[in-house]
Amino acid sequence: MKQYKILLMALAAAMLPGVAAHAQAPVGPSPAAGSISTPEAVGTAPLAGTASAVATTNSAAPAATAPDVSKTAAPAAKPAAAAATPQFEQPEPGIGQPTDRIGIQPQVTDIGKEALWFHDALLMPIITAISLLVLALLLYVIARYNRRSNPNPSRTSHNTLIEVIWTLVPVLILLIIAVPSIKLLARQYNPPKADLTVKVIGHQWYWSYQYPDNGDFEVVSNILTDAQDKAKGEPRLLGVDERLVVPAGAVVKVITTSDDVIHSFAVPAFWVKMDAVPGRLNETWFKVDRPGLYYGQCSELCGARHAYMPIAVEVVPPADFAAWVKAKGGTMPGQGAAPASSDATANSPVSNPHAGTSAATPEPSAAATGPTENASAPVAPTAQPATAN
Ligand SMILES: [Cu+2]
Repeated sequence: MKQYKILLMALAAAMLPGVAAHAQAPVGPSPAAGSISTPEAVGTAPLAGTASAVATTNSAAPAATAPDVSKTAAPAAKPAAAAATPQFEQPEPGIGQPTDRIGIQPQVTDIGKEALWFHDALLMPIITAISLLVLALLLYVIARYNRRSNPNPSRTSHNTLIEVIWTLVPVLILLIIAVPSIKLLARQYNPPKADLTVKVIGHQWYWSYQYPDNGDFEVVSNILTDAQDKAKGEPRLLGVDERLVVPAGAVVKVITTSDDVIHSFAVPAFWVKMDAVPGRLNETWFKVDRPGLYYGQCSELCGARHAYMPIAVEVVPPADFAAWVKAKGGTMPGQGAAPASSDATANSPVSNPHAGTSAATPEPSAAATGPTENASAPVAPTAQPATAN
């Protein structure tokens, strides 16, 4: 009995990373994409109008004019905000975004590299070999044992040796898959001590990011229009006005939750996908050493504009991160009155490169407008009116 249980667990474990592997087929229905900025795209749904008004309020537009602004107005308000935010990294073709190649995006985290190896070097060859074997057996049986070529069929009903083989071989294959699979799973759920905590909140239909270690400021991240993407050189449907900025080399703890319905925070290049559930806090983590810009999308069908709430994670050198935090009106741990998180990031050289100095030099324009831009930010997600429903 116990053996069956182990086998079942191994099977389940083997399948999990396989599921996660399908991280990021582009979700957007392409025909609708052109109409992002047209009223028909959202105007017909009364709920969409309400939710987008909130989106506008939270980002750039003054609260006074926000309530009757339709979703179409939200992107229009963006350029000013986008210009005010220091952005360090440029999109790179083939990195952190979908490409024409078959397979999984190049991985930039250790977990992702291990998982990619597991998928490419172990799962795919085994799956391919099994499929080819079954196909070959089928073709052989079809050719060899049809009525014409085999008019007098054998009456054999048992063959102990063959039965033992076809039971044992699959068990061995599953064991071979289970060992690295469970190891990978365990690594994903045993994060190292965090250098930085970011709270990721899903909304219909945008993301907001809170930095509890850095003065608890919040940035609100909305999709760019096609024209803005083109102007900024960002991939279509993936560019956002406010990126999730994190320092390179830091262990980032990501707490996901939602304001309305279930969303899912997914960044394929990090091998990160975690549901954002209203009323719950889920946790995942990543550590990226390589500065760059990595895109993701909401990966849980969450409503009419599910395809239009992309994620852009900007991994920057620690000094740039400090400058960005300053531009956003936040503080670096150990420099101000920032409430220390339970992870005591103040001790981390990674998240606190300028402890005791003021070498950080944010761009002047950013410093001028940045802090006020999200002045309404520190509203707790749960305190916001439930506009979505
Ligand atoms: Cu969503």
